[in-house]
Amino acid sequence: MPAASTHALPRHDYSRAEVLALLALPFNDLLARAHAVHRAHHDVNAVQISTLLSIKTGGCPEDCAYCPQAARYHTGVKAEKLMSVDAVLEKARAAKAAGATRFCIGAAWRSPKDRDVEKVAAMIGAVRALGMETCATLGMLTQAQADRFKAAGLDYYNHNLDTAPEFYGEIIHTREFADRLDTLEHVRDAGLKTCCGGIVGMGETRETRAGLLQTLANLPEHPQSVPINRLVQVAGTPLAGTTLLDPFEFVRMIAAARVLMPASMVRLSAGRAEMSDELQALCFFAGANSIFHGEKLLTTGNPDTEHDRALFARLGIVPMDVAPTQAGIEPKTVHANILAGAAA
Ligand code: SAM
Ligand code: DTB
Ligand code: SF4
Repeated sequence: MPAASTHALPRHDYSRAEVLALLALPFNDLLARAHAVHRAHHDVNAVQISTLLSIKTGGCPEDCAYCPQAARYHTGVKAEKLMSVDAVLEKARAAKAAGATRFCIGAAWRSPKDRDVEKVAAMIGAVRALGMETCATLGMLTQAQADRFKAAGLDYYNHNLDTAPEFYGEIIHTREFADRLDTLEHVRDAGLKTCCGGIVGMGETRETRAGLLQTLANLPEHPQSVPINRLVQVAGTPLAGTTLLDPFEFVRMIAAARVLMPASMVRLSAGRAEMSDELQALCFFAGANSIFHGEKLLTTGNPDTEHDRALFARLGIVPMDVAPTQAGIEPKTVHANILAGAAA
C-alpha cells in the first residue's frame, strides 16, 4: 500500500487489492489513519444534518431485495400517491423552522414519469426558495430530466451504487449496474452534485464491500456525499433474516470510505436506529460527518431527535450548516440551529 498521506491529490485508480488491504488493516491502524485524514480535511466536531421526506411512498415496480417499498414484497408499506407541492412545502417549512439546511426528497420510482417531472421541479424550486439546499432521489434519470431538475434549483442527486458490480445481480434483477453508472453520468453532466454510496449488511463479503468502495472512489469525481447505509431488515423483504454484520466491519467501511474519498461527506445513513451510541461515536471518529435527522427515514425509523441532540452534546459535536463541497474548501461549523441544544 502506498505511504499514507493525509493531503494527497484525490485518486481514482484504486485497485481492489489495495482497498481490501485497507479494510483488513488492524482496527486501530485503520482508525488512526482514517481519523488523521478526517482531521486534515474536515472539522471533526461538525456533522452535517439533512432532513428526508418520502414524497411518493411504496408501490415500486423494482425488486431491490432490501427495500420495503417494492410492490412485490409484503412489508405492510402502503402505496401512496405523489404528494402535492403544497404538502411538500409545508414539510419543508417545518424542517427549516427546526433548523434544517438540507432537504432531501425521495420517491419509490424506477424513474420519474414525464407527467411527474414538472411537479417535482416545482417542489424543488419551492424548497430552494426557502433557502435550503435541495437533494432528490427519484430513481434513474435521463439527461433531459437531470438538466430539468438542475434548472429547477436542485443541488444534489442521490443515486446509490448499492453494492459491488459482481454482487449487484444477487440483489436487484430489474435493472443493471451499468444503468446506475449512466444515471450518475447524467447527474454529473447536468452540473449536479452527486450523493452516491451503498448498503452493507446484505450478506456480502469484505471483498464485496471493497468492490463497492473501489467503484465509488474510481468514479470520474468522488461523490460529494457518500451515504453508507447499514441494511434495515424489514419483514417481508428477501433480505430479512440476513446474518447481522459485525459492527466493527461497519466502522471499517466508514473509515475506508473516509481514507479513499478524503474530501467527501461520509454519511452515516440508514441503520442508526439500531446502532448503539458507542457505535455511532466510533463512526464519527472514523470519519462519518453527515446524518439524517428526524423521526423517519423514508419508511423506517430513525433515532428520536431528542436522542440525537443528547448524543451530540455528549460527544461535543455541533451541526454544520454550510456543507463543504470538494477538496480545498474548509468546512465551517455554525453552532446555532437544528441541534442548538447540543451546541449550547
Ligand atoms: N427509488 C429510488 C432508487 O432506488 O434510486 C430512490 C429511493 S431508494 C429507497 C434510495 C436508497 O435507499 C437505495 O438505493 C438504498 O441504498 C437505500 N435503502 C432502501 N431500503 C433500504 C434498507 N432497507 N436499508 C438500508 N438502505 C436502504
Ligand atoms: C440513502 O442512501 N439512504 C436514504 C436516502 N439515501 C434516500 C434512504 C434510506 C432508506 C431506508 C429504508 C426506508 O426508510 O424505507
Ligand atoms: Fe424501488 Fe428504490 Fe426501493 Fe428499489 S430501492 S424497490 S427502486 S424504491
